[in-house]
Amino acid sequence: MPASLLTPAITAELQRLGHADIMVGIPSFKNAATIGHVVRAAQAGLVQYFPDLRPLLVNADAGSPDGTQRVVAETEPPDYVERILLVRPTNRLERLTLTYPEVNGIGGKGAALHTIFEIAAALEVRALVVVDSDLRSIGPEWVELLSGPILKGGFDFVTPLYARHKYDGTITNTVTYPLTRALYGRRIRQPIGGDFGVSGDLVRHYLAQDDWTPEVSRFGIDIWMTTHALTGGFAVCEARLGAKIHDPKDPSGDLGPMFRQVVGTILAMAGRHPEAWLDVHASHEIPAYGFERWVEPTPLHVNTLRLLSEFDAGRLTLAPTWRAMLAPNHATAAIEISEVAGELAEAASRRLGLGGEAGPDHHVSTDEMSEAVAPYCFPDELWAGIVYDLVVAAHEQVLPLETLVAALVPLYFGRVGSLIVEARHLGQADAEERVERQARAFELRKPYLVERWNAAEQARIAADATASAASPSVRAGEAAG
Ligand SMILES: Nc1nc2c(ncn2[C@@H]2O[C@H](COP(=O)(O)OP(=O)(O)OP(=O)(O)O)[C@@H](O)[C@H]2O)c(=O)[nH]1
Ligand SMILES: [Mg+2]
Repeated sequence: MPASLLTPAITAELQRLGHADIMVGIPSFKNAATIGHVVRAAQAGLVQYFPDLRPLLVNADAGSPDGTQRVVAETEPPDYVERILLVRPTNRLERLTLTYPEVNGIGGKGAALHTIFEIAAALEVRALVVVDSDLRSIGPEWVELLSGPILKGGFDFVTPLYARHKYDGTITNTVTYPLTRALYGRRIRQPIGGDFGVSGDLVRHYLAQDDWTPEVSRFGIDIWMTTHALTGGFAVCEARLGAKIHDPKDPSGDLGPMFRQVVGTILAMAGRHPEAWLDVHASHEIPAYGFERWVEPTPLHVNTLRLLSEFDAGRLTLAPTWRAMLAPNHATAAIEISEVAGELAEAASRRLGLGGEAGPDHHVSTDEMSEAVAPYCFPDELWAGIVYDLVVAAHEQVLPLETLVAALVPLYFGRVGSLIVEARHLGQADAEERVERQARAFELRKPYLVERWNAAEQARIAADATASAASPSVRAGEAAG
């Protein structure tokens, strides 16, 4: 982790504050429309549930041009909360909004959290809660649910458990949930949910790490936090938060960069921590905190046809890369399915009157589009195999990591398209069971990953031995250098 990046102004502010017991950190970037509610909910949670602790709320903003920080500064102050909740806390809630410094010239959600970690460590907080600034469904109780397990239960990392619409959270559903579960053996349903509780010990552990990449400064941060909690042996649990209602994104339009940052990070970390997953053969549930809550998440529109067309278009430029990074049978199967995807999407577009191109057309519903390509299927076992091929290819550096994850994006579109087509008639519960089935496929195929990983390691050791036998002087020179 880079050395302290805090500006003199922030350091001076921390000296004034001295100490805090519990802190809510909110990263933001152009969230003026939604952050006011998040700040009010977080303040209310701190005042209502922790009147005897020293609470602090910090907003780390990217310097948003839309007035996000002004909204935070002008949101009703803590005494408003005290009045409406009839609470007289021992310590007055402190509130800070700042523009976070970039990390090695890179800004993003992770850079914002870097500042939040530094502040939490400097003030020696016992529990840090981080929440996204585009949340609509957050209430005061989220602060208690995400910090209670730390303050009362001895946990170090609290991950969110919430109902998300069956078409939301596609990076989670297709990669981070099944892969984290199969690798490390813990069923963390939302490893990149964005709303977490972190103990003071784990904050210090984060600050001691030396694998902070540009991807971690962006959206790689969530999986980085979760994976370090697991590989560091910290106690992890879930908190039942209800529903996640936020500014959701259509995976076919907005999620490419986020996918590359998240998946690049999970692959790099798997490569660095094989000892944490090679011997894990099954998975188990983790404790869940909080009372059950049943809430219907709001529906989300996805352009199924564009997902399939992007998959098809990806093949045209990326087929050689797919052949280089995937096992031959997986590459061949993916190429065949992408051809089918292209044909189905084109025929469906014509039938639905969308023209040759499947553009974003909200007049045609997700389910109508899905129905129109209905036989389409990208099987679970193939997807699991492809993701495992990537774990090995990334470690072997078959191609640069950025090239590998960029080439995986159209395959992810193809896979998401399949899950959406299959889920079109399913209710939330059955769609959830569909995601579970995929996670079991990842576990069942894990021996394939371990076998390929071990074979690659042995080949590397043999190649190193041959190289050093061939040129002992070069090796000796290297060792001395
Ligand atoms: N400080 C800062 N915060 C950011 C930046 N980009 C995103 N964020 C914040 O990170 C949080 C999550 O971003 P979202 O865009 O909502 O992403 P998400 O909800 O994880 O992703 P989806 O589920 O795909 O919608 C929000 O609070 C954003 O304001 C950034 O560049 N700087
Ligand atoms: Mg969001």
